[in-house]
Formats: sequence, structure tokens, C-alpha cells
Amino acid sequence: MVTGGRHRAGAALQHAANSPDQAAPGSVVPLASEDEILPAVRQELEAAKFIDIHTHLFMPSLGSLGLWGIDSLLTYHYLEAEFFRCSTVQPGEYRQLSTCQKADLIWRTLFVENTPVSEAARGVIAVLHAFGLATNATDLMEAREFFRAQDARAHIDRVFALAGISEVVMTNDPLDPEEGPLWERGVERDPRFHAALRLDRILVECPDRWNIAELRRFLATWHDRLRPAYMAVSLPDTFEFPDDSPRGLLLAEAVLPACRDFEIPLSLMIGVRRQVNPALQLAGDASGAADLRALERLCVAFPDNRFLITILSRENQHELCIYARKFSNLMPFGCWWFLNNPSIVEEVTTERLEMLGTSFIPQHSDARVLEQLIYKWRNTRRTLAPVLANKYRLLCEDGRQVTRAAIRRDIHRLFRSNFERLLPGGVI
Ligand code: RAT
Ligand code: ZN
Repeated sequence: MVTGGRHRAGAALQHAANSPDQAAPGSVVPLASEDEILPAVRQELEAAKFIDIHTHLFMPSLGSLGLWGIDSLLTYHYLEAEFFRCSTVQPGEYRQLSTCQKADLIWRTLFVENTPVSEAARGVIAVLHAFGLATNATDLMEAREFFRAQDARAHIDRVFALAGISEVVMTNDPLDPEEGPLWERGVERDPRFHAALRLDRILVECPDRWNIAELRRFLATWHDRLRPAYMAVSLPDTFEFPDDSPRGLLLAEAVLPACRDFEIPLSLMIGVRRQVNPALQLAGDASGAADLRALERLCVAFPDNRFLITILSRENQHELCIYARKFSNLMPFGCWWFLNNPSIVEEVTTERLEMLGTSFIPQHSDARVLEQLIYKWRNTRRTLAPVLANKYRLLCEDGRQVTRAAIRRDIHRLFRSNFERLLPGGVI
């Protein structure tokens, strides 16, 4: 990964501006007509390799933490939520089943007895199709055989190529009883997988068990171990700042100073209402509009910190753009979770382009299962091609010629260098 860091941001931007322009001859010739714009944008989006800045995937050395294959695809919590709407099976009964039995049940219910038109369901179809597997089978035999036959590492290469990405950022929780000990023993790093130090268990679940000095030591140890691209936490819609609760104090006096010292951003994912229906487990969370004045106060109080921000509620999106215009240390990213639907991605990205130009990160996948990268990134490209093309068309109408080189440079900024320049040197 090209690394910039705060002090080398200028150099990284220089790179961002130059490197994508060097390829195809003729790329600086203006596109002759507006009809050429959409195909050109599509081709450039296809050709670019993106960085996926937030996933729940794991590098191979973290073993069974990394999910892949048809049974994991079908038991994704987005699909479980949809399954319970279409079945009389209760969550308690469902939990008694093995993963294969759950996957069979979801396949039969959502894919055989219903047409899989929802975003998450269509995603499974797109993955099967990408591998040349039947999309209308009555059982999962063929798909299971196919995934069983794959060599894990080669399969990752193939999935990344199909998804058009070069790297992903994982979500790493040192306090996870399975994950923490693996890192402590020492794991083989894979340059395609960057780490992110996730702090939910500390800042959200039990902030009162920590004091500031202890957390500073913990963050230093885990920063050394993980070399994370950033620290991250998901926060409720009730998030406030400043706040003299244990969480507020840990954030202000341990986490933010640590991020500043290590020169890494803090990612805040704001607006989740955890476990509104606990019977659904991972699928039981909802969303709520937050008061983004908390963000304003954070940016004012910590001008030397960088914030990667994604917000769950649709209602907060315009306000987020306004704050990004006020604070250059705030980088909006992604259309998170319930927002990752074409209708909303189109709306939110259009708004961001109109208010921020290309100074934001349009999307991350949030993939939990390896092959989800394929459909999530394919959908992003499909939705964003006309959104970007429309902006170039308007620019042409207003009298500025658009070149391939400019399109390529913009895509590189949006999907790579806006993230790269936030990173310190030394990130894998
Ligand atoms: O999108 C999801 O899968 C959610 O369950 C969450 O993981 C969310 O993205 C998060 O990182 O908390
Ligand atoms: Zn996530």
C-alpha cells in the first residue's frame, strides 16, 4: 500500500494525481460526446482496484475466523432477518440447527419459495453466477461441492480479482476470546489484509472497567501487535461529546491521544441501536438518527486527530456533508449497512459529490463472508457509474471538457488515495 501519513500527505496526493494518468495513450484527449461518458466511467470503474476500508473478513492465518462458502453466505445475518419474515420457524428453533441445516432452510425459504429480489438475496445469486453455478437449484449440493474443492489462498485471489479490489481492512477485536490469543501467539501477516483495532468491547460494552492509564498501555501494546490502519468503534444514536461518562473520558483521554501519537485515524460508526430484538442476535440491531453536534465538538476539540466517519441513519447524511465542509480532519466514508442499497447509495453519493467534490470515500463492503466482496463491489460500481457520469455530463454542458485521465484520477482518489493519505507509514 502507498502510505502517506499526516506529514507526507502532500506527497501522497501528488502520487494520487499522477499515477492513474500514466496508462492508456489518448487518456488526456477529451471525450468527444456525452454518449462516451457513461461507457468510459464504467470502464474506468472496472479497471480500477479499490481498497475496501471496512470489512469483517480475516486473513488466512486467523483460520476459522474467516468465513467463506455457500453456507456462510446463506446464514449472513442480513438474510436471517429476511428469513424470519417469511417463515414460521422461530429464532429459538433456528438456533438449534447446524449451519448446513440453517443454510438449507434459508435457501428453500428465500430462494426457492420466494423470488430473491432483496439486496442481500440477490447478492447470493450474483455470487453463484460469478462462479458459473446454478442460480435456481432446488438444493445446495453443487454449490457445496464447488466451495469444498477450492484452495483457500487461491480462492481469495480469485475473489479479490472478481471484486476488483486489491486490499481489505479487517475488524480486529483484541478482546475477542478466539481472536485475541491468535495475535498474542503471533500470526503471519498477509499484505492484502490490513488490521483495524476495534474498541466496541471497551468503549461501548464495559467502559467502567478501564482507567485511562491502563487503556493507554493496552492500546500501545495492541498498536504494536496489529499495526492497524485505524482504531474504530461503533456508537449508538445517543452518542454525545463532550461527555463525562466513563466512555467519554476514555475516548478523550486515552483513545484520541493514542490515535494522535500513532498518527492513525479514529473511525466512528455512529447511529446503531444494538439489540432492539435480541432473539435475532446479530440480526437484531436497528438504526437511529444521532445528534451530529457531538461530531462537531469532537472535530473542534481534536483538530490534530483524523476522523473516518460513517453514519447509519439516512436522515443524518446531509448534515454529515456539512460537517465535512467545515472540518478537513473529517473524512466521510461508506453507505453503511442499512444504507447499502442502490436507491440510497445513489442519493447519498450524489449529495456527497455535490457538496464535497471527490474528497470522500464512497463505499466499503462490510463483507462478513469472503465472496460477498463480489456482489457488494459489483453493485457499488453498477450504482455509481451513472451517478459519476451524470456529474461529468453536467460539467461538459457547463463548458469543461472531460478526459479519461480526469475520470481515472477521480476514481483513484475516491476509492484509494483518500484513504491512503490518512495512513501512517509502516502500515502493512
Ligand atoms: O453490517 C454489519 O454486518 C453489521 O452487523 C455490523 O457489523 C457493522 O457493520 C459494524 O461494524 O458494527
Ligand atoms: Zn461492520
